[in-house]
Amino acid sequence: MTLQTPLHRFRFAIFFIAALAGAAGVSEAKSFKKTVAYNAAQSHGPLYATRTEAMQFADDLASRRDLDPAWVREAIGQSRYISTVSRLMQPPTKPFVKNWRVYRSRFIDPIRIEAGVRFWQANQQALERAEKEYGVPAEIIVGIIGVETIYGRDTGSFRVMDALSTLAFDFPADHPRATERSEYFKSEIEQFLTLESRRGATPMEALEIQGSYAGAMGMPQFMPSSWIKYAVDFDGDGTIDLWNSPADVIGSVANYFKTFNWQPGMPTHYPVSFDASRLDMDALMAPDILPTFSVASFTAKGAVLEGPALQHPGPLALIELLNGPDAPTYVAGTENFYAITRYNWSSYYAMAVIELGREVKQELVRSVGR
Ligand SMILES: [Ca+2]
Repeated sequence: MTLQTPLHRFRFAIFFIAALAGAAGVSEAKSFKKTVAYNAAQSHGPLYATRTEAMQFADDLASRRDLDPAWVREAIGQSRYISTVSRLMQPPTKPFVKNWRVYRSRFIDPIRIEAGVRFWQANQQALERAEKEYGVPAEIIVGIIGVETIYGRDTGSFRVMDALSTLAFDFPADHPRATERSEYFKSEIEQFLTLESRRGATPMEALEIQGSYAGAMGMPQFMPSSWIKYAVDFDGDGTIDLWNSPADVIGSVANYFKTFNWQPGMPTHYPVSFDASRLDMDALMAPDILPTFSVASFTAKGAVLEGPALQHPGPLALIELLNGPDAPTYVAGTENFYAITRYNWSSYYAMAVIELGREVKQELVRSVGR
């Protein structure tokens, strides 16, 4: 029951390929130090300097943002088309069968849980401080960073400018939302280059920064626009570094959720079953993942809640997770479940974040007891 837009379906499919995610975004970072040797094999296409449209965009951007036109022309002009990135944006060629159990197994495994325990132990103070200041529990923050990049282990190896330029100027034309998507990525280029210029980077330094195929960066995989809006300096060193400062990452993820209406103390979801005698599944599914139903209206339509769920004060949504040929999994999602889907617009993603965080927390408690 993800939001059914082509990009989101695409994202879901991609999880199965490379555990990529990332909706959140970039900062005043003076330390974009992630300059791993650039993988030249990824870049097959010509330089965007050869494209009139791209250079016109560079000039317009420089003028709009009051940046040095030569600087912007070089940053865009020296980026390259990457066929892999373009191909990843194509709608799937055959119908994609969603399977929560398969999806879950990609993210919740002993290696990721163990890495999560180490991350939690190493950053306990920052996690506690974030929970206090933003109201977002440690396990949700730990779940996000684990699902996104295995705690910084896999932050992506595409040059951000190559990825963004490819998606801005060569978004697959047969995609149903090609125009809208390419405008989005143009805007992300603008945000990224504004940040880079502001921190005093040379065009080549800006070009060295790496991220996902979609241009998401750092441990939390923030897009440039999210970096500008939500990233915070949580270790107080005067810069925002989402590559190397776990505290900045923790504070930024927490700030993101606070901005998207995270309710302190509210569960993310409750178990739900159904009373077949009064079940109106169409009505329950109609709002998709948007919490809409009061407990009274939810139960009147045949959803059965128990215990604390019956006292839930806010709206609920029926979340359906398909399991391929097997029966779907259902939960009653709260506004906090919905908040997690603002990070990546998928209920499968949100549930993986919640369950990874919970597993890490349980393992942490067990390890303390040993
Ligand atoms: Ca910092």
